[in-house]
Order: sequence, then structure tokens, then C-alpha cells
Amino acid sequence: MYNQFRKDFPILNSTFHGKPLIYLDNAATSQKPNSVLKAEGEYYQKHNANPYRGLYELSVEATDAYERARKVAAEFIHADNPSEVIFTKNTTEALNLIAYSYGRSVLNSGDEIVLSISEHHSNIIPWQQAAKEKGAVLTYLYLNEEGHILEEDLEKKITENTKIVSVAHVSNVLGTIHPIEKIIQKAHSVGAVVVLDTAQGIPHYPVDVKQLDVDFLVFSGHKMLAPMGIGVLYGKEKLLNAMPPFLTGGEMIEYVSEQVATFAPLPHKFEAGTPNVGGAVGLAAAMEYINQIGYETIQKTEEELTGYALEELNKLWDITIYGDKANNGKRSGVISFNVDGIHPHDTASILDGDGIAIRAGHHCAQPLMKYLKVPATCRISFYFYNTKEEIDLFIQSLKKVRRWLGYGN
Ligand code: 7TS
Repeated sequence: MYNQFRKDFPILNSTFHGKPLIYLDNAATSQKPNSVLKAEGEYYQKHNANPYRGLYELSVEATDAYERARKVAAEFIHADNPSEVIFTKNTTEALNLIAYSYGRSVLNSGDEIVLSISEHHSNIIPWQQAAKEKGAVLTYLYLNEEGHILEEDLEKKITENTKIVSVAHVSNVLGTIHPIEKIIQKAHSVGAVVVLDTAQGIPHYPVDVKQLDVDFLVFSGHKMLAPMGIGVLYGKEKLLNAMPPFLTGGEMIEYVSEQVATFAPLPHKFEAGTPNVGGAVGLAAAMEYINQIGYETIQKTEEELTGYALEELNKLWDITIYGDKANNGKRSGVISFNVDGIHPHDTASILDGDGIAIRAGHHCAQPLMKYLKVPATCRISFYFYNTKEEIDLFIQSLKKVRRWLGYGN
């Protein structure tokens, strides 16, 4: 299958162990196209200075580049106002910001925070910490055999006691696309606020914060073609305005005296210290690249790859796939599996020998692993630059695992 996008990604020409790289770990981080590398490089070559501080032209250029990136990000998620976009380091920092600032302001003893059992640790631990401090309780939405949230849990577990519902758009382990519209509706019907972790969603699916009416949205640039070290927290203006700052220091103040300080308006109140301007410029270039390709093409390519991979994996007698085994529009191109009786680290090492990069482990989702009753899984995850030929080579290499490690008992 010819893939017109591969030429934009220089790293895809690499070889490992003498074999061409087959990169199937896109859920961990995506590769970066030339346009993103160029945008970030040009920023440092031509416009780099500390933004906001200088009265000289170069600093104004840096400020403009940063604020332009914020505007691009706001438009990308259909936010009303660029001030509702706070740049963070990544999804983890954005979730911590919400849990520290919003969570600790609103939570009281006995309040409930609802998560799904498939959350990444970065959408669990910040809430555990806030709950511990405030006497709140975490409640989990569990999954059916296909990895989808149980209807009855959705009905039962979001209640008058629920103050916050924080869920992933797409699971980083099972690839399940969660019913986010339904979750948001249900949460709002009991007066709860919704945090949507779209770290695994927005690289593949369009997200419209207005249409969803979501209260907070978080994601990382590095999973959607942008450099590492830049992420986004979107929040409704009213909520952000009422929240206390998270990190404090330079850039986020209005006036400081010996004993007290007043804080800058949005978005600066939440952006203490020198920001990652190069990263933000790279993120804007990544969003422009995605817009240029179009989500439709991205989705179509990935659905084809996912369907083909599931079909080929389902043919193998010794493979267990976790979550949805059908390519039915309710799952993304993240597939978790195990070769029966073989430790996932052994599988990943054998594949690495053929230049194939996959993930093996608990994927920072230990509560889900416990729920699935497995210590770890192998995981492949696609992006639009992957090909069917890569899947064929992956399957061939996977067949080696059984031949090399034997047939067990
Ligand atoms: N939320 C989800 C759903 C994720 O998949 C990840 C990272 C995070 C939050 C945290 O993102 P970060 O950029 O702050 O680290 N997921 C993975 C993964 O599945 N493999 O490596 C990182």
C-alpha cells in the first residue's frame, strides 16, 4: 500500500538491527513530520527570545509566535476564546493542574469523583491525592467483555454526590472510544463537571469543545505530531477564572508586594515561568498539518489498518486480543494482545529484532490490568503513516515468537 505521507517523516527511513523501522508505538508518542521540525527549528533560528519580558523587537516576535500558536490551538478545538487555552507540559501536568486547582476548591467530604477503570495513571493519581486530602471518594465505571463502559454503570454511578467525572476519550490500552457525549450529558444532569482526557483521541478524531459542551479538555502535543514538552488544557472561561493558580512565580502575576500578590488574567494566571514557545510553534504546525490532511483521511486510513490487523490477529490460534475484537467504529487503532503463555516482554524483544517497535507492559493502567486479570499486554498502535505491508511483516515476526519459544504445555 503506497502511503503518500511517509515521505514527510524522516525517521521512518531508519533501520534497526538491519531492518527498516516499523513503528507501531504511536499511542506512546507519534513521529514528527518535516513541517513541524522546520517550524520549531525556524523559531529558534529566527525568533527566539523570552516572550512578554522584552521591549525589543525579537521578544515581540517570540510573544507573537506563542500567541499565534494559542490561537491556532483554540480554533483547532473550536474554543470561543484563545484565553481558554492554557499551554502545559503535557496531559499529566494539565490533569494535575485541574485536580489541584479545581478539585481542591470544590471537593468536600463524601463527594464522588467518577473515573473509568481504563484510565491512564495520570488520570487516576491526581484524583486519588485530591480525594485523600478532601475526604472524597473515587468511583469507577467498569467495562464489558468488549472493553466498553457498562450501560448500567453509566446510569447508576454518576449521582447527586458526583462532583467531577474525568474520563479518557479513547483508552490507551484497549483503543475503546468511550461514549463521551452520553457521559457529558449524564454528568451535567447531576451538576457535575467533566474532564475529558483526549490524549489518545484528538490525534485521530476531531474534537469540538463547544459541541461537546465539555468543561475541561486535556491532551499532549507529542501524540499528535508535535514536539514533546507541550500540551493543552482547555477550560471554560468561567471555571478557569474562578480557580486559584496552580504553579506560581514569574509571568503569572499582576502585582507583587512583600506579603501578597495579585494574579494575571487568563491564560497567564496558569502559565508560570518561561513557556515552551518552540513547542507551541511546533504544535501549531502539527495542527495545520492535520488540517491539511484532514481527519477523514486519517480515520479512513487507520480504520483500514485496524480492520486488517484485527483480521490477521484473529486468524492466529495462540493470540488473545483484549477489548473489542471487531472493527466496528467503536475502537481506535490501539490493539492490546498476548501470545498465550509468553511474557509480553519476550514478544516485544523478538519483534524488536525485526525492527518492529511495539509496547509491552502495564501501559500506566494498572487498575485496568487488574480488572482484565493480566499483569501486562503487548500493544500495537497505528497512525496514518503506517501500512498494510508493515502489518504483514509484524504478523510474520509474531509467528516467530511461538516457533522460538516453543509450544508450552
Ligand atoms: N492519558 C492518556 C489516555 C494517555 O494515553 C497518556 C499517555 C497520558 C494521559 C499521559 O500523557 P503524557 O503525555 O502526559 O505522558 N500514554 C502513554 C502510553 O500509552 N504509552 O506511553 C504513554
